[in-house]
Amino acid sequence: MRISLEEAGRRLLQAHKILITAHVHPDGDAIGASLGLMHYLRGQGKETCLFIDDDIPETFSLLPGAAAIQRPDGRDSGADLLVVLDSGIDRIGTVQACAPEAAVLNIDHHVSSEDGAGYLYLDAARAATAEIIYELLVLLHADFTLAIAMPLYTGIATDTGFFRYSNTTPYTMRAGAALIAAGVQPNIISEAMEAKPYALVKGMAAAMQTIEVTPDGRVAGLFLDQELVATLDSTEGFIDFVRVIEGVDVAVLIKCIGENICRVSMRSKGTDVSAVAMRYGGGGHVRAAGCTLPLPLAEARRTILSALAEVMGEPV
Ligand SMILES: [Mn+2]
Repeated sequence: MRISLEEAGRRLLQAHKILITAHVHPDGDAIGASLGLMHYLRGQGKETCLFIDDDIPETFSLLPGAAAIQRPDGRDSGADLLVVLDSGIDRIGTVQACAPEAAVLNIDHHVSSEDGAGYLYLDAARAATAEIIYELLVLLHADFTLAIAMPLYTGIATDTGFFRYSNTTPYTMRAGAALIAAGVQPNIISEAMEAKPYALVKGMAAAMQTIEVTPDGRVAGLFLDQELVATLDSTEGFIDFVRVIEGVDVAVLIKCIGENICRVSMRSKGTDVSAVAMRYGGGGHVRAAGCTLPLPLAEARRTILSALAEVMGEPV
């Protein structure tokens, strides 16, 4: 059932024991929105815990309360309210088993969040779930302590590419300003989010050696074979380096993760790459999509490049 933000606030303040969760593969917004809300509710005297069914990237350890995030243990936490942030209930792993009796309150900015059995507050015009939590806490006349402000700022900043993406609105900037006024040091957050292990930068350099641009200059790609992939801990952010090439509309990253298994990621400035991803059983958004192909690297490369050529039509 869809509810208003006021109603969401009332449900939170009426609950006795609250379990907060967010999606697996947690990003800055999932973690930031969750921690910000947790600190607020604890400040209100609510017994509140935060479970995420995944590892928490080291990057977020500077956020107050990050160490309090727990993995679900399958036991009933006794919560009477389960708050699901930044995703629908389908992406929270095994957390729901820890709150079998709880009502579900889902707060999200993704249109894919379904109007299910619980209460849903969805605002797709907000850049981040952390921005919605900020709005909620303003509504509740919260005192924005640094413990609340830092994670919320991090959530908003990471979901907007540090206030650069098209989802950045005047409200986003005002929320950011208010959180800085509350004591957040933006340089501390951005430095922590950008920091990469030396091994990752070395891996990135090796991956960059595979860069290719199609003759028409509209598609650029990185093609990582299994041997190279085995030396990489992560390929996070690699695709962003090819996306910035002048004239390139679509950036592709194909990595061979096993015998005849290639994972494909695509980012675009205009072309609907989800159309290509969906053709091969994947999905995503217009400008960011992916799929997995049961092919060796060279064939996966050919398949994706020709599918893209078809979708993109003749160069103008
Ligand atoms: Mn988000």
